[in-house]
Amino acid sequence: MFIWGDMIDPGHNGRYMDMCGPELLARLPKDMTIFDWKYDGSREISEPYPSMKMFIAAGLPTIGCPWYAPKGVARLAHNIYAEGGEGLMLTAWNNTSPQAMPTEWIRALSLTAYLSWSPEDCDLGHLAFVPDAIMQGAAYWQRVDSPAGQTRSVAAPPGVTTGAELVKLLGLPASTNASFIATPFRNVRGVAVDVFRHGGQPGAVALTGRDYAVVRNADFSDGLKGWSVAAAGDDTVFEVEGGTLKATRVEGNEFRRVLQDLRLDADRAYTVRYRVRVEGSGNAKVWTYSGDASFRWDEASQVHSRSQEGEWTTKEIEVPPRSAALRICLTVDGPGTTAWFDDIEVVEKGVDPATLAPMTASIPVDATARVLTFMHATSHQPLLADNMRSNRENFANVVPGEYRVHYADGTTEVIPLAYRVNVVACNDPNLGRECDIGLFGTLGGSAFINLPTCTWPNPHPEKTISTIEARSGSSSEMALLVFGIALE
Ligand SMILES: [Ca+2]
Repeated sequence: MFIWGDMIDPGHNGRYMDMCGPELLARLPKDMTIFDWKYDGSREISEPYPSMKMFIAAGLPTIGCPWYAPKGVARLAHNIYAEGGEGLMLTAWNNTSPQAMPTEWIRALSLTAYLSWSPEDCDLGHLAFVPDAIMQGAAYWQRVDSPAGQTRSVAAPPGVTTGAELVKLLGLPASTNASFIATPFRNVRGVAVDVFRHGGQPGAVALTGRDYAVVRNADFSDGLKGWSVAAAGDDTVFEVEGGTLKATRVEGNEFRRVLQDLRLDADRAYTVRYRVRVEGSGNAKVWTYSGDASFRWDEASQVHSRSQEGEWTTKEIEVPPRSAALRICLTVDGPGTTAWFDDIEVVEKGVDPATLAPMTASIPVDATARVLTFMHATSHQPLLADNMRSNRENFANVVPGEYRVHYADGTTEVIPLAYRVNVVACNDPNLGRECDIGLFGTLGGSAFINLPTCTWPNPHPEKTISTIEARSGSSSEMALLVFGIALE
């Protein structure tokens, strides 16, 4: 029989039980295996677990169960090995389809597997490989054929950024020689990308973003994707109708809402703009809550705008500076009242959204290709220490940029870029789940660099590609850096 350890452990949930610890263990059969789950990732790996000692001393086979924090995995591996336990089992608690797994879980899975086999040295500083990258490459590239025949790289377009300017965008010390970017590599599929050059110097097409907070699926064209229904109940129905959010209050007055959380620049004031239509005697409201960088909400900061029966109208809510995050909630109240919401945008106050057109660069190709491999990254970003939730939330509503593949026949394919999906920051130790390793490692034993590659199977291999247009994203703090493109 396998059981979780927490209810027997006086240092864990056992403290809520009438009996736990050695007193209870003495009464339990000894043919059980204990799964001792411990999710803290902040302690030194040598620090022992009293529960693990207790279970093993009681003669019970014991397995350590980490979650995603690398230091937690290492501490469990170290201690289970030192105490003579059975091994490790990662507890994912979520969807384990490779395409749906956040990179932190993929890394935890790889790390748990590695340390289960090799627990003699659990010092993470001694790892000579990149655990997340190995697993990601294996998971993703099963779906794309190996390069068939020759690959060739696209020539540099005009306006390549080189030297000190590029070093600054990469967040490296000013003394860094940017020539390292031209270090030859092959990615996991065996594809080499020649880095763009200008004046003999290696460089990148650098496109700095424009500032606006992106509301995911702001026009409800993609159902409710990007939104969450909080405190759902039978008394209120949220559904998508004709590309709008339709909210119907059947009865009651519970606080039912559809919401989305956004990252803001705390130095700026913003305007939330949306369209709304109401039928019935009740009202529709859009609520905003200001939050800090960790998405903790200041309930007192709540502002709402209210609409009553009427045709489509455009409404605005002002968000003063000093908010690092914004929660937008959509509600309807008054039994028998229905409201429709659409076209929700959050832009810097006083800025016309039409002026937020992206920077673009046109990269000439004039060739057919079955597959394109981009070598790219974003400029240096402030990443929080190993904190899965914050790092994901931090970039969840930032658009890093976009590619548009223009064919000679006048048609276009769009390649949207999403952070930690097909692009990451040059200083992010994680790969996106659709990235693989390009240039990855440390410079001069100190600065860390990650310039991954991303592979795009071309849905129209028979058509000539005339140009690839690279476009900047949604934050002036982030530049898209395109180092090179290979065709195969
Ligand atoms: Ca719509």
